[in-house]
Amino acid sequence: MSAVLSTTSPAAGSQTSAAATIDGFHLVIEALKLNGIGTLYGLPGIPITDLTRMAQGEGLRVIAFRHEQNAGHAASIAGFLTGRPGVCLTVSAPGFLNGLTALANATTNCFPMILISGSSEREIVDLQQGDYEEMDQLAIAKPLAKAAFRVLHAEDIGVGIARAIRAAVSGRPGGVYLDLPAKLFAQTMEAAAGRASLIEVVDPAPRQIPAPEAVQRALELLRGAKKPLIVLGKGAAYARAEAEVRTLVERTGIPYLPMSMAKGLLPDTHELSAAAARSYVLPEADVVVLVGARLNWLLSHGKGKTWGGKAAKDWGGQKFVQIDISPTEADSNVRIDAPVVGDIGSCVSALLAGMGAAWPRPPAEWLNAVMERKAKNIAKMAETLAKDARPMNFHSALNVVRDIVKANPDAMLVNEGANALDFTRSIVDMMKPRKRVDVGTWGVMGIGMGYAVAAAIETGQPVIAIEGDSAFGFSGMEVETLCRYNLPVCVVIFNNNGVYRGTDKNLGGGADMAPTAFVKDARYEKMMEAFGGVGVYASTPAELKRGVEEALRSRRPTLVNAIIDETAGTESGRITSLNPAAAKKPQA
Ligand code: ADP
Ligand code: TPW
Repeated sequence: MSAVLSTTSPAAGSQTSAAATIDGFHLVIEALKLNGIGTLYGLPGIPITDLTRMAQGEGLRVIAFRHEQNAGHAASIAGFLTGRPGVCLTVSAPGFLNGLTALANATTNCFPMILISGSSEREIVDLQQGDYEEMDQLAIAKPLAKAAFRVLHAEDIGVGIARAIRAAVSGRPGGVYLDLPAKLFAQTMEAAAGRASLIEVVDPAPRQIPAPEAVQRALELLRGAKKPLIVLGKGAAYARAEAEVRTLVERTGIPYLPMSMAKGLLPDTHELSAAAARSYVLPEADVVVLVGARLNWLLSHGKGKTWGGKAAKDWGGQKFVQIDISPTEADSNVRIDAPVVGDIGSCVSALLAGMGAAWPRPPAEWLNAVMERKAKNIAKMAETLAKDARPMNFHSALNVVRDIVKANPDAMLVNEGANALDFTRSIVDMMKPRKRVDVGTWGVMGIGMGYAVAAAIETGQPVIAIEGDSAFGFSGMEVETLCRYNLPVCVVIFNNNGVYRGTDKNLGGGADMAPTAFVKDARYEKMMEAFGGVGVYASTPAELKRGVEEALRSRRPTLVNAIIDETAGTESGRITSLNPAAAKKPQA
């Protein structure tokens, strides 16, 4: 190992020399390695350029991006996919700020991530004397992170990294900020003492066993249910609880709804999936078991018409069991009758143990009603998909993607956009857990290329990124990154010439295009060609199919510009009702 920088010993680099010293750079690198962190996502510059070089020299994988936001998103989804914190490295002030969106998004989505930013000299920052890239980064990060720490002395690096790791992955995971001032990296200490100060974190995300009385309460509620429903959220996917969840669903025979990133936890083709009957089961259910899913806007806050309430704010009458690692999540929107607090694997196992072997199936009436709705909706969708519209619309394009994903169940699917998101979520079945990553809790645009890079790096599997043309623009420059690391990523742009669609007109009649409209017939595929990847122009389903299949076969970075009817999209996809003006109008 070349970690030792010796200034006084003639045997420079020798670890055995009594005078051997180690600097802050190498303490950070060794602390990360000691904790199994093998990849850094980031963007170099003062004061972390040498950290990225030395990390690479010490065997860490350093994935350098073109914008810190994308590196941050990559780190956060690496955290979701691996259960270990993904690490993003940025420079001070502007680089730090560029990384903050991803940090906040990680916290919002409960993804474990550590944003490490270099910072300027504390003494100058605190007196506001105008240092290079001066900013009080710790204070700014705090409200956006689950935790935030600063390390001032080399001997505290071990503790700082250990605390950051624990904060990121224990309990409800989240984004952690670690502030490392420039001066820290150059500090040296005696090498043996430095190494002894590093901490290998023991059991960073301990199991959390639910209280027996909470389990009994949940079982009693469930025992009396006539129309039970299970809702699976991305917390269950993160917790890697697919085996327990599958046993729960199959032993109880309760229909389930997967939230978008929980798709594939059980195969979407499972007979108890009620995804195709969502608008029927939510208002009809009497007891709902939430498994790692919050009753936020994505579930209409557990009330209103979606849940069978008479008006927007009405309770629909459902009783809820909520399995979650966060004890403060319950009652955040509606009353939770049976909170079960713990990690999902332990909670579901405890429920199963309490049920014993013979648990009554839900009434046949309920199951039949759900299955009937589901069959009807699936048949209707099959008809729409078979239409093969020209020019392509979202359905005819997704019909192709659906078959390809089905034939490649190990491939990762990244998805962002509005219509491109909503249609993909409902049309493309996922067969395995943690294969689908998307805009998440915020519905944030810009995750696309960062998630695609990390999905490829962390899983080694090919990645298909289904991107709205607007969504792609937020991180499009990273196609160079895809080419530079030769990643097996196939970006498919659903190009309908604008945000939501391409037909909007300037309401003032002026020469400027409407705010939602883009340059028509843009040749996005040439962006990939510019960096040595493969570009494909696809105006028919056959061309789209050929392009994506060839990308999966060759594993070369590919961009398929899929031409979609510019009139096809609806405003805001499926969430039109959240637009302030639209909310006043009755919805179609
Ligand atoms: P979705 O968007 O899929 O509905 P959310 O992000 O709203 O999912 O909810 C995920 C929930 O899962 C959060 O409330 C979080 O506290 C919880 N969670 C995350 N990890 C675990 C875990 N290991 N065990 C239990 N709950 C977890
Ligand atoms: C960081 C607002 C939501 S969806 C979207 C925007 C700009 C793009 C929709 O167009 P796209 O997809 O991608 O072409 P499609 O299929 O409907 O044509 N800024 C951020 N996040 C969000 N969510 C927005 C803006 C938005």
